[in-house]
Amino acid sequence: MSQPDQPGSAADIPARATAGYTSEYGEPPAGRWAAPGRVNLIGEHTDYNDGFVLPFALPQQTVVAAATTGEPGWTVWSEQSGERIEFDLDDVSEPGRVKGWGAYVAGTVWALRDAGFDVPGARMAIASDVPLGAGLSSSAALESAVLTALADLGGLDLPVDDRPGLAQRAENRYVGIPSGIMDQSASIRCQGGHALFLDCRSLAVEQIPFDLDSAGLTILVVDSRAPHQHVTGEYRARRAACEEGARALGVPALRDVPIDGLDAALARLDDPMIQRRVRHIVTENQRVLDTVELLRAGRVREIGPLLTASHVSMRDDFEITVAEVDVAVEAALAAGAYGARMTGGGFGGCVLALVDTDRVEAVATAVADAYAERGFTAPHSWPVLPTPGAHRLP
Ligand code: GAF
Repeated sequence: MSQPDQPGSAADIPARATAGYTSEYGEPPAGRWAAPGRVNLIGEHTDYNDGFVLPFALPQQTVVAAATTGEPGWTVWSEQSGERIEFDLDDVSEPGRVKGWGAYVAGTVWALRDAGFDVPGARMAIASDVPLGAGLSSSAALESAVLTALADLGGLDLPVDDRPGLAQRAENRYVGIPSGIMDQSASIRCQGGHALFLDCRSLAVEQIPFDLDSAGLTILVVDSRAPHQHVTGEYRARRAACEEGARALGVPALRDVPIDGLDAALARLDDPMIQRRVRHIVTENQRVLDTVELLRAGRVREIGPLLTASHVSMRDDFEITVAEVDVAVEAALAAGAYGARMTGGGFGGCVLALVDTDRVEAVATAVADAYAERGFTAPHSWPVLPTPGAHRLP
């Protein structure tokens, strides 16, 4: 099994952020804040339809080592890019002025200031082992780590429940990516050993125990390593199709189409493509609710078929999978996984598989073999357990 393609191990990340800070700025940081990447157990593309999602936080994390400077202005060094960038009040006076990875940091400062918070000037050093471009929310981890650091350093009166919305605003408005609220919620609100059941309309959460260990189970994450292409354009197109479906059905959002009214709703739609998109969202919301019920009852193994049904729905109805993720899912199932599905926005990214812990190696090997047969770039696979959301490190 191979780990994400990043230097070092997860345990090194805080040390690397500290070392980076100290070498860049010539003194130690005042503190360090960590925020994780996420996988979504189930509930894909439901967040912007006011629906339900069930993500959990990964051991892979982004760490910000930081200290205030006493002056307005921000300096940020990133280990991954090797760059140091600076931005000032002018750059955060309106969206879009800082580009590239720095936009996620500047966008977070902009969103906080736009919400009326007095954000302290600061220096930051960032290290991360959340793989980039793998659909594990490296951008939400960065926004969430920076937001948590600045809120703490500035003593901002910002309840945890309000934080994901601000981080999402940074991404939507400053960076210009039309994502929903799932990823930032996962990075900020998840708890160790639990999946986060989030109602994306009310923003109510319930921490659902997800005790894989005592059930002898593991979630294996497989980075499909498929080239991500046209991701933002396709994402926008799916959002637009869902909005069109809701408009045609006369409901505020597809969340409002009940599962037992699905056939009647589909019969009212003329466009087969819109019908497929609507069917995915309505059935996916139901699969989240069914998964939550099973987990509440401690019947973890039994969620497998729901995970696989979610994949089939993403493949055939929402049309967001690619050959690499379909092959990974099929190979994992053939090797004995209870269920498997693509996780995240789609068009590549990662697959998760629910497997007996003593089958982890065998399933990972089966996926790698299936890839080799087809000449795909070798996948990366690694086991994960649900970890806590954003927090200050000791
Ligand atoms: C991406 C988005 F950022 C999320 O908001 C969500 O829509 C997801 O794709 C699909 O479920 O991660």
